[in-house]
Amino acid sequence: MKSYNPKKIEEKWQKEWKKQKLYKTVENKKKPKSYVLDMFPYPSGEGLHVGHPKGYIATDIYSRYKKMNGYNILHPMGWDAFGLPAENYALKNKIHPRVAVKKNIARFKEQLEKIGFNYDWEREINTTDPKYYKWTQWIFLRMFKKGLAYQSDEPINWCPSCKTGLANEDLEGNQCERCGTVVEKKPIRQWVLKITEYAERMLKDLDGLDWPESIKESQRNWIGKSEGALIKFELKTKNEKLKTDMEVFTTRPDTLFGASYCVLAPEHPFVNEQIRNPKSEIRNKSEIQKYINKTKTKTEIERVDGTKEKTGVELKGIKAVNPANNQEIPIFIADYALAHYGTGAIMAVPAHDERDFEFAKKYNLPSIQVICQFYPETKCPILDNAYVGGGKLVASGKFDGMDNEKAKSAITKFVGGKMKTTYKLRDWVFSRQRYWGEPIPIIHCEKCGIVPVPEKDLPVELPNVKNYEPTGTGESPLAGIDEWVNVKCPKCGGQGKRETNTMPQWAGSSWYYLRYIDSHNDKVFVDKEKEKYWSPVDMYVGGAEHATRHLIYARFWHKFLYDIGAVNYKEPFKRLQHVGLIQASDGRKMSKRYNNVINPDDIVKAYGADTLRLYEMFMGPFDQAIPWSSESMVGLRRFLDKIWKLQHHLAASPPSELGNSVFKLESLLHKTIKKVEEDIENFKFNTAISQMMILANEMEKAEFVSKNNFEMFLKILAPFAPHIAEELWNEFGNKKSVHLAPWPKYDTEKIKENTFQLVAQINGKVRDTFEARIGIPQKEAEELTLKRENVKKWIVDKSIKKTIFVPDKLINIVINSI
Ligand code: ANZ
Ligand code: ZN
Repeated sequence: MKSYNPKKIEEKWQKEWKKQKLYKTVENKKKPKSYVLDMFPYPSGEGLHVGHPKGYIATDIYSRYKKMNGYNILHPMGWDAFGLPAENYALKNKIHPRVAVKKNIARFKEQLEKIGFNYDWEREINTTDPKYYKWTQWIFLRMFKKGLAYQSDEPINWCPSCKTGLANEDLEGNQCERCGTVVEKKPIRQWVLKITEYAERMLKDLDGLDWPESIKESQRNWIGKSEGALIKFELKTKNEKLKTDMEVFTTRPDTLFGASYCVLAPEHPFVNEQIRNPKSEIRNKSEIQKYINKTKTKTEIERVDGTKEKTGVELKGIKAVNPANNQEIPIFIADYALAHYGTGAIMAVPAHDERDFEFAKKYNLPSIQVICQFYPETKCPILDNAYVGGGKLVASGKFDGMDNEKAKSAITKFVGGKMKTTYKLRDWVFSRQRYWGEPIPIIHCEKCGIVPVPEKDLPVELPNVKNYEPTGTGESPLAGIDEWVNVKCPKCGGQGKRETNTMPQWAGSSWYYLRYIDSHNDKVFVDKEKEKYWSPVDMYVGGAEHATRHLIYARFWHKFLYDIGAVNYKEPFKRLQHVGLIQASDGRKMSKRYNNVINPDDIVKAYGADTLRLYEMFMGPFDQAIPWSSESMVGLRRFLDKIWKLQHHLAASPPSELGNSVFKLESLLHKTIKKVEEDIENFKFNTAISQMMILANEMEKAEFVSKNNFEMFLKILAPFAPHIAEELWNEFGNKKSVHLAPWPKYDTEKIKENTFQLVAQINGKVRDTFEARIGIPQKEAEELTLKRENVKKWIVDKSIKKTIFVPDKLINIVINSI
């Protein structure tokens, strides 16, 4: 008997599938479609470890399953190769990013091919290919023309190690997500995308998406919508001319009567103005200036950290007037007020806000309770903590007794404020002072100012240079290449200079899923008709680390493309599944750093790709992090060995007597088909595999398995273990690939509970009960009954007079009694 030799059969079929172009996606608008997508990898220098393919195996199974169910599938792969990781790798290894990326892609691809994926490689994309990034630049230009890309000099996050500005999304706490360095705030010229314009739509449209609730929630928090009010506080100064207003943003206008001081962010323009103005009545300017300087060294994360002690400085000499009761209250600057949220100014209500409570305690400021749970009980408990809940108003003049929710609009109206919605989401800092990215297609002209590169001149190619180290000056290394920088202004023909900042790593990935639909089109980035058919992505699979960044950016770009009529749907990804990490066997992250990386090549070599695939899907629930275990993997190899041997356990035609066991096995097969189907739909691959294991065990135990039933089993196994399924399928003389076969239909009749407890009586007395199949004919029931030990002993030497049979219930054998 030939033993199972995965190495031989896997290589053979991979070659054969390639030759047959089995996985080429052929457009067929008459068929339903299923677009199944992996988050494309950035091809790192370390190659794939066994964690990377986990998601790809899942999409492979899912798409093969869909195809067998009559869907036209699109399951593509490509490379996200621009950006900091690729460039930092190149710098470290002293190899040009262009060369490194090419090499790394080749290596990744080779590794992926060994696992037997059904990617249509003719649609492969690479974000660093000028033919690709021409369209990334095109989208930028369109945004620019719609006023959604603008220049700014605001201080931004700066990584002193990567020597580039970063977006808020690029931070982990207060550190650069790439290198772990604590970021600084630095004012540099930058390009910014107005993602905030889409905040509300991005929030609303989340509701219609079939995504894990946790990821939707991260997006909601990132967007951070707050509904509140803008309220003006008049500034009290002796000099009438210096009189001005200060507007605060509050989500709790109902607590206005309890506002006992105001806080301004140290960066608030008003503070700056007052310090510069010699007429200002502020007495402690130098103390204030000192505090402002100290704030500059702090990150936003430190500033909002609730566990840190609050600090601040009073603006001595001026006061604010609470518009609700005309009381004069002190004004502070404190770093817990952020410059870029709301108006950068707060009314502080110590009784009902925890931060204000702490601050007031430290600086001995009054705390006035204005919301009470126990109204009309007039005596409110003394607070040792801010009370942040709801209730009725007290100490609030004519509003006393009013429900606090109702009081929000009433008090806002009373003081002439206006209701206002704000978002935490900030505009996207979109320029990097680095080499390895898409050049921003803009020309600066002394006469005309900012001039977009004409679309016909795209792509603006990234020049091939020797020195690409970041400069650290706030300028990209491209700024040093005069031949590239100096160009004619497209508008006036005069002397112009190219924009030298590049786009961030997240640019190319914000629209790549559209390019697969039409990868080679050089007229448009995607044909709108084709897009109408294939979009949206039906199943998108990737890591939860993209919950806010990539998924926010891509949704933003998609909505923009929708607005300019370039795509047909409002959302790019209909359903999303998130992959749980595969950890090293020591429970840590798999990383070269810890020397605990397992290379899939080694597993394929030792056990076969099918075993690797099954193991990764069997490890546990798909979205959970689980450590690798080589011992457990061996079990999956045994499962495949068992299936391999089953091919010799088949009978072409069933034995003449259809025994109970045959029915049971067939019933189990149909139950398995149903279960595997449901489990694939729900991304529960582990339970699908254990069901197939139960079936294989029963098949092994059975006296015989029919060829037809075994072939049905091979079909449902095929998406999981495509090579062995194809080999056995082929062995049975099937000419066409099992991957083109239709998914087997389970028979609902066969799944029904198909046995009952047959009651066996002799002369009306119950002597035995045993399991029999529903619908069993009288003759067969009688034969089975007479074989039972409990029955036999009553009828030795007796003759049977007659048999009474109640179908699916009982049999009564009447004998001559003595
Ligand atoms: C008075 C008040 C009373 C507040 C109260 C809260 C509770 P969210 O929900 O996160 O939007 N705030 C406003 N602008 C701020 C800024 N630039 N920096 C720091 N804090 C700021 O928070 C809104 C609340 O955060 C606002 O409502 C304001 O404090 C504060 F019992 O106003 B509140
Ligand atoms: Zn960095």
